[in-house]
Parts: sequence; C-alpha cells; structure tokens
Amino acid sequence: MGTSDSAAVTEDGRYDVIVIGAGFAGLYALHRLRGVGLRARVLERGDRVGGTWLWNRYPGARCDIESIEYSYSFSDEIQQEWEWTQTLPAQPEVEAYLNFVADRLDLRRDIEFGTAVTSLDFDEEAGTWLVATEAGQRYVAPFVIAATGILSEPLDPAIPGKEEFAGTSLYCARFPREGFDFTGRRVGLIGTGSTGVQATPVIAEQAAQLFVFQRSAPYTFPSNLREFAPGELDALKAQYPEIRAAQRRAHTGAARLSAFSVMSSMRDPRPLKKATREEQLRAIDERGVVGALSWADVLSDPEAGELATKLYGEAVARIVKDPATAASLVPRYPFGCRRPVIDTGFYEAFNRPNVTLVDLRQDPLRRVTKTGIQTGQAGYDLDVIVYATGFDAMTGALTRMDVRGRGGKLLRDVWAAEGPLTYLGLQVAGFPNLFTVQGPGSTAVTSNYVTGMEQHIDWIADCLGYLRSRGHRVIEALPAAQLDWAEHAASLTDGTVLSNPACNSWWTGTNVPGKQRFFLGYVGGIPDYRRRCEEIAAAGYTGFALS
Ligand code: NA7
Repeated sequence: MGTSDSAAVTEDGRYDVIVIGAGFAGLYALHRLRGVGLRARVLERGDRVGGTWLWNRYPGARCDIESIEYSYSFSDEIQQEWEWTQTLPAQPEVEAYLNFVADRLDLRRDIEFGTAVTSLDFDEEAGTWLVATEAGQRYVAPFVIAATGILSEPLDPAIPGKEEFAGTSLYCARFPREGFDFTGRRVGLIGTGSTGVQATPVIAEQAAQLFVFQRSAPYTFPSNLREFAPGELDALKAQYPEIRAAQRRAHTGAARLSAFSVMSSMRDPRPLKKATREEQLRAIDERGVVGALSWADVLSDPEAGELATKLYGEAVARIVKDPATAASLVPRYPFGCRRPVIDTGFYEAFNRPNVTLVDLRQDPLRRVTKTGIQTGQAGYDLDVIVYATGFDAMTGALTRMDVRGRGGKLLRDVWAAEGPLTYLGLQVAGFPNLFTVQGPGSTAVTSNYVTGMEQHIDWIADCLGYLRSRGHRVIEALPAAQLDWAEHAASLTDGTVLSNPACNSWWTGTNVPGKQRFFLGYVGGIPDYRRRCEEIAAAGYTGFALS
C-alpha cells in the first residue's frame, strides 16, 4: 500500500491518535488522550476489552502480582469502587475489572472491536501514519500508540504432526470462551512456563489422566493465594496512598508479593557459600523452595547459583514423592535467567495418581500423531492436547504487522538486522510518531506491567501535549540516543546471569526460532527509569528530534 492512499481516507477515518489494542494500556491511553483534548480511536482485534486478559482464559489463569498492585493507580474512585475478591486475581476477575473501567470511563464509544491492524505506513510528507486493517478499513493519524501488549502473540510451536491429531487441540493463549470440560479425558499438556504451571493442578483435578510434557523445569514458588478476609480489602483501600507510593519506589513496581519477590528477598545479606549445611537446611525447613534461593550471592556468583539449584532440588524432593519425578523437576539453568513463576499446588499435583511428568530432556518429543504424542521412547494416547508453549514476546505484535517507517523500511527488517533497538522502549529511530508502550528496552520484562505501563502512557500523553503546545508535528528518536540507551541497558546486565548464553526464554527472545538473542528489558528498576524519562522530557526531549 502506498502512502498516497492517505489522501483517500475520509474525515471519519482521521484522528489525532490511533491506539492499537484495548487491554490495560490501550484503555488508559484513551482516557489520558481524552484528558489532553486529543481525538483518539482505539482499534482492537478482539470483540471486547481485556487484551491479554481476554485471550488467556485457560484453566488456572491468574496474575502473579497482587490485585491491589496489579491495577490502575490513576483514579482513586476506581480503586475504591472496585472489589477484588482474592490476593492474586484470576483471569475472569481481571477481565471483569477492565470491563468495569471501560464502563466507568465510558471508553467503548471510542473503541472499534473486531478490527485487526495489519499495516502502518508513515507518510513522510504529511507526517502522518496510514493505518490499515484486515477488513480493509483505513485510518490516518499523526500519532500511533502501539498498546499491543508484551505477551500477546502466541507461538505456534513447530511440532510435526500437530494437525494430524484426531482429538481436541487447545491453545492456552486462545482458550475457548465457553471453557472446556476435561472430566474423564486423557490430557497431554505441553509446556511448563507460568501458563503450564498454573494449568497443571487445575486440569489434574478434572482429567482422568494428565501427562505434563516438560522440556525445561521452572523455578516456581508457592503463592499466598487466598480470599480477602472480611474487612481486609477495605483496610487496604484505606492505605492506597501508601501502597501506591511504595510501588513507585519499588524496583519492580510491586512492593507486595509478586513473581519477583524472591529476587527482592535476595537482598538478604548472607551469602549461601558462607552458610553452614545446618543453615542451608534450616532455610528450606522454614521457607521451602524459596529458602533455597533467598541468599545474597545466588544471582551474582555462578557457584552459589549452582549450590542454590541443588538446595532447591532438595526442597522439591520433600514435596514430590517419586524420586525420579522430583529429580526431573529440578531446573538445569541458573535461577534469575528467566521470569520466576508463582504456583498453587504445582509440585503437589505430581503426587496424584492421575498425573505423570514426561521429562523431554531425557526422552524428547518427536511428533504429534493421530492418537496422541510420540516421544523417542514411548507413545501417549490422548483425547486432548493443551499447548502452553509461550509467546513471541515484546516484539511479536509489531513484527507481525507491516510497519513501514522512513524510506519505506519495515520495522521487522530493521529489528532483524540490528536487534530490537528502541530509545527508552518508547520509540524506534526511523519510525517517527509511533510510540511503543513498554517496548523492548523498557522495564516491562522485570516488573509489574501495570506500573510501568501507566508511567509510559503518562509520559506519552504529556509529550503529545508538549508537542501541540510548541507547534511540533513530529517526534523521532535519534539513532545515536537509541544506541546509547541500548548500550546502557546492556551494561546493567553485564556479568549477571542475564548475560549467560545458557539463559534461553522469552526474556532474551531465544524461545522463538530464528529470533536474535537480545535481552528485551531494562533492569535499572522503575524508579531509576522514571527519573531518566522525566529528565529527558524536562530538558525538551533530549535524544529525540522534534520538528
Ligand atoms: P513460557 O514461559 O515461554 O513457557 C513456554 C513453555 O513451553 C516452556 O516450558 C517451553 O519449554 C515449552 N515449549 C515451547 N515449545 C515447546 C516444544 N516445541 N516442545 C516442548 N515444549 C515446548 O510461556 P508461558 O505462557 O508459560 O509464560 C509466559 C509469561 O506469561 C510468563 O513469563 C508470565 O510473565 C506470564 P522451554 O522452556 O523452551 O524448554
């Protein structure tokens, strides 16, 4: 499509800002843009709001950050009115919350549902983006906010024979809205990241038999999941100013229990290598698997890391009765390499007579057949296969669209050649006026997404207000600033487990065949990141060209 097509777009397709996605980020973006007087349209491929919380409705789907922190902080009315029922919210509750917010702020009238964006073309002369959808609609706007999510493009695993399976194939990231009854079925679950770990105990309760096909064992910690006691939520709501302030100060944007808490507990001054055997055993006596890892040197000293993994294995063996299964459940990569997982009865599920762990490290998965799954040494007859095989994270949503910036360059080609470079995770050089919410190089990977997202949307809305007040029509990240940012972000992971080439996951893009290894986050922490973003804005948007 040529940019001359822009001229053909009628007035009703022209906006100040096009926002792609109606999840947490898109909804807040719309609210803030209205607040600064901009005409915005949200384009959402789903048929309702929710984003990742709309699609990921698999059994056990739950947030691993506490509800009172994994929620919008911008409106005291909203946080006072909404009633969370559990410490860690389940998918239906998060989806209901986002619907509540959409209603409360009357957002739906500016959202177009069932509208999948397929391409974005920058018209250099006009300084506008032409946005095209699957159904052939066209929109024109000077600015585009890609609120497309960090875990929104599921990976279709290249497992041979998948389409030959005569039973039911279910994908966790596109789970049927009406749910699925596993009662009496023989089920194979592939994948033991956060999704597979959450789904395992829930499917195990229903299924006649569950085979969990595990390629890499996760580090996973028991959650404190529970219903709020009577009056507890009201007491927390009364403390919201303090809770939000603590979140803003916290490195990960979450001050209470979260998937990242174990990392915070490693600020414990004691090094594992100096601990006596008695002290080590006491740690797992008292705190189970968490006690194995909560030491000062586990992330920084590879030997301590190995020791911690061994101790972790001892803690797992205290839960899982079958020694071979317990041994298979011990991770073989250093802790800190991948995003930690929080579970509710994952290890305990393997003590059930109807649950079997299939260790793909010992006996690799060969193919799916008409009747089930074939490994090198065995065949498993199944009625249902559940894929919990992960996402093309951080970049996948944008690389699946044809995003053409200056000179007609495609974003996916630019990122394939150079790595997913951005300036602050907010913009890509050569793609003016396109904002990437929580893009690669931002804090998204290692923090509470909602905290980082709110900061990004606030920054973008303020920036758009500034541009308008100064009469600027284009803002564009400078290549040198982008490079400096990438170098700075990389310097923070040098010498940590994250620079270990054995660390393969969506954090480094290495779960996707052919994707370049590149750590996709910024580990300086949200307070430091926010300060940098604020300083850049206060100095007139250093590192950006404004015209
Ligand atoms: P993850 O964490 O990427 O986990 C995907 C899992 O699927 C992981 O165990 C993979 O093993 C496994 N996998 C992927 N492809 C295959 C094939 N072909 N065969 C066997 N096993 C496979 O995704 P999740 O959805 O669980 O979690 C993503 C994030 O969502 C999570 O970090 C939270 O932030 C929320 P591997 O590790 O590659 O050996």
